Amino acid sequence: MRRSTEENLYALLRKRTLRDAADLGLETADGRVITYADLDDGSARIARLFAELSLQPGDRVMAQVEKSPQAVMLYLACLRAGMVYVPLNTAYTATELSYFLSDSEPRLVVCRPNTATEIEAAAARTGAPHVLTLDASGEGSLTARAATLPPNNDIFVAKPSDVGAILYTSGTTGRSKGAMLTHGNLSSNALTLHDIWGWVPGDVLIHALPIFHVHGLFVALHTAMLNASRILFLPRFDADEIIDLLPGASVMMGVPTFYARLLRHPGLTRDACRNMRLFISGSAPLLRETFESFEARTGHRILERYGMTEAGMITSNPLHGERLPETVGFPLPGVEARVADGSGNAVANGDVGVLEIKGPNVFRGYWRAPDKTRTEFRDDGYFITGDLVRMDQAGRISIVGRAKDLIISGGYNVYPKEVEGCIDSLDGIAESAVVGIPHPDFGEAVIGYVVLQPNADISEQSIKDALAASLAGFKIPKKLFFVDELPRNAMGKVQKNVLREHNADIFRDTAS
Ligand code: MCA
Ligand code: AMP
Repeated sequence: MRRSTEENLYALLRKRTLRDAADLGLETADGRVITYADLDDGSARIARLFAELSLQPGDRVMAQVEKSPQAVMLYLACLRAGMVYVPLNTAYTATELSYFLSDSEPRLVVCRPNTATEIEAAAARTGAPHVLTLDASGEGSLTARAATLPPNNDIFVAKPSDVGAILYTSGTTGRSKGAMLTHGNLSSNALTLHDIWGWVPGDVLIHALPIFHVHGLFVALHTAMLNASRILFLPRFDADEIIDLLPGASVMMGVPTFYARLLRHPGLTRDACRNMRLFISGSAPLLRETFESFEARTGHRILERYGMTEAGMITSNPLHGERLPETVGFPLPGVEARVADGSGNAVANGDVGVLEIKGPNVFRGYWRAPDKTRTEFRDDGYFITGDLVRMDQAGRISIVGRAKDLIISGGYNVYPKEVEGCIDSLDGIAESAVVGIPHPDFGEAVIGYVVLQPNADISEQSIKDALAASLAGFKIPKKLFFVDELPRNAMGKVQKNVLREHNADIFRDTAS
């Protein structure tokens, strides 16, 4: 069969952006406009650089860089040249990074100039041949070298099953796994979201999310690019800045922390939101209180949707029709969903079970972990999300809990097992347990319970300092409690539900 280049996601995005809006694009906080034509040209030059470095389609390109238009060019260059983009959270430490390096075996690593020495050493150990730099203003050896080269306008002829990106998701047991997302996964999800969220010509997106996760990199960028929209491209979330930008925008996407913080800003008014068409929330549960206060202040009912790294977006509240708090809406068109018991058998309507899904959005598997992939899928092809849900008669889904031991703090996932492992490895610690408790800003906050070895003399701060050497800041418990023993059930299993109840109120009045 003859393949069309349009099965490459970049060809799809390019067609829309260059046809409709070559002169629009990303607008940065300092007033620069990087047009879609600039993005196309910059990505084509980076693609030429890949060829100069002898990178081949399928090679991994790892990036741990600040948010900038040039970082977007790097991502688009990977798509257009058939490389596999591996973005990493900038909060990850060198220890965390060295695992991703050895697991994904990139041929090129792009990092911030201030981490280059450390990363070059780690890259040398793991055999990554090339390290280039990119800073927050878009400068660095990546862009300096690419600028000297002519653009390579070819677009790799991708099959829908070709992997476009690997995004690491922490595991409930052991190490992070790389979710392989194909051009077909990304394109189909983007087209569906563009359609069901009713993007219209002239929509302007406020983009304040990081671009190393599904939400900011795929959901926000792809839908806005399919619409050839102006994108107000902010380096990070800043409530003052967003309040200033709201009157000139029509769509915003954010994690619930964004909405909780906007609500604490006096500038959030109906008038400020007069041109807004749609506020979308996801990545973590949006509290009813946030939904209702936001509606009272602005007149807008936030549209909550649900997804995960392995599947992009899975469900959404309707654009037209009732958007209900504490629900994540209906499976997206093309996504089949069932609520199952532990064996994959459907539970009675309205009962709680694990959500299992199938569809063009579901990833190809975990990178170099076929056994792990097999355990996450049923024999009939359904992917087990690990989220506990209830589905009503109409098919509307509410997430009521998680079968996986996971904390979501400000939209970032923290796996207690990983944090407990780091605490337990410190001298003087007998054991620990990490749980999430309610937090007014982050939704959930990480806290830990620690049992010391006899006669050990360790302070809370010294444990936090030691953890900071190996763990990203958002994973470090905001508070540690020293206890004589951990509560266990008759089977000897730590009763995390009991620990979640203890001290559940300590952050009640905290706001950032
Ligand atoms: C930063 N800190 C945090 C978090 N972020 N602590 C807990 N949870 C967090 N999320 C800590 C830092 O370690 C630091 O600690 C201090 O807060 C200040 O850091 P800073 O970076 O200045 O914080 P911030 O700018 O206030 O960031 C908070 C934030 C950010 C804006 C909520 O975390 C954010 O942009 N989150 C979005 C995450 C996201 O995009 N998730 C989508 C995943 P210290 O002072 O002690 O050093 S994709 C996904 O989940 C699926 C697919 C989906 O459905 O979308
Ligand atoms: P990630 O591994 O970052 O892809 O996180 C995916 C997880 O985030 C899902 O499995 C859910 O547990 C959670 N999640 C995403 N969106 C929502 C939402 N709207 N409400 C509740 N949980 C959500």
